[in-house]
Amino acid sequence: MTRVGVVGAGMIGRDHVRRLTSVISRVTVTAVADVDAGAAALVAASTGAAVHPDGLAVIAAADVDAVVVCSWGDTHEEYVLAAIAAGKPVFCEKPLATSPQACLRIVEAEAARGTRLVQVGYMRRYDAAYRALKKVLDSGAIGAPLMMHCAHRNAAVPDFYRPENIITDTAVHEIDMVRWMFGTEITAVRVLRPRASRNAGAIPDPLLLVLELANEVLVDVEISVNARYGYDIRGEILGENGTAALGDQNPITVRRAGHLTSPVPADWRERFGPAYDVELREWVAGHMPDAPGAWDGYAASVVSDAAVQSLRTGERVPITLAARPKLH
Ligand code: ISE
Repeated sequence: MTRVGVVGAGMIGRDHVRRLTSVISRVTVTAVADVDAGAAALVAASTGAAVHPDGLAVIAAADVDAVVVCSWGDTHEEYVLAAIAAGKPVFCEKPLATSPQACLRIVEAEAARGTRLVQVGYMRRYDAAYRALKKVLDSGAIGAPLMMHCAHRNAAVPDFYRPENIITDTAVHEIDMVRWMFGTEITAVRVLRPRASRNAGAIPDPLLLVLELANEVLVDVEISVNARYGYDIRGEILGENGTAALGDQNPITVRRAGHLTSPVPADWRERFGPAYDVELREWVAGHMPDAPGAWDGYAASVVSDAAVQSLRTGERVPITLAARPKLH
């Protein structure tokens, strides 16, 4: 039985607790902390976990074998470093930390410890459709990849969204996904701004990201965060001999009154719910070879930073990564 301590009991924290306790077997939640005592109390009531004064106390607790960090991004570095120092596996929701420098400190601390302990919550790697797409790509069935077209549409986003959140909270999923999909690094990024949607208020929406990869594949990503009609995730790879695309995820189609309709998911919880389940199940079972680790969290942070810079300047921004430690 793995005993998990949870740091941060907000919406995603509580959802992970539900997953750990009612979807995944052989795991128990023994400790929790949150700056909001009420949120921690909710988790304690549903799991019997002890409420600790802060995240560091959760990590240090003798009855905690592994840690889930779901607190605000600014706090991630401290908690992930504490988990590494304690030698405990840590699952950290994205982002790994809020700057490339902070992510690099985590990469270096883990390398110095000499064991992979960190997993970052990039759940698309666990989505059945993305996994099937990668399998086709890796099989060579469509030939060498040339381009990928992606769309990431949210019906709406929370009020706290500022222009950079469109990159750091939303586009960052494609940034991680393409590194994993093509097994290579992103070498440059450019952000283009089409005409702004009147649904978007003060933020520039939609955006078009162009990602250049080290293997010369080009990826375009449309990001729309006020698409209104639903949550829609698309991806199509053009290869030398064919194409492969994510299918529509609908369980049903309805034919009625002269129309053929299918539901569109409302949000990411609905679209990626099963991927979150697999992600945490695999984390509890032990580190999988292509699980997103500290290096992936660092690389995503460097590319996001560059994309935010490009969003401000309109310029193409080349990416330079630090030397990759042997462990990673
Ligand atoms: C949210 O934080 C996520 O992680 C979702 O996957 C993404 O689609 C959404 O735009 C973000 O706000």
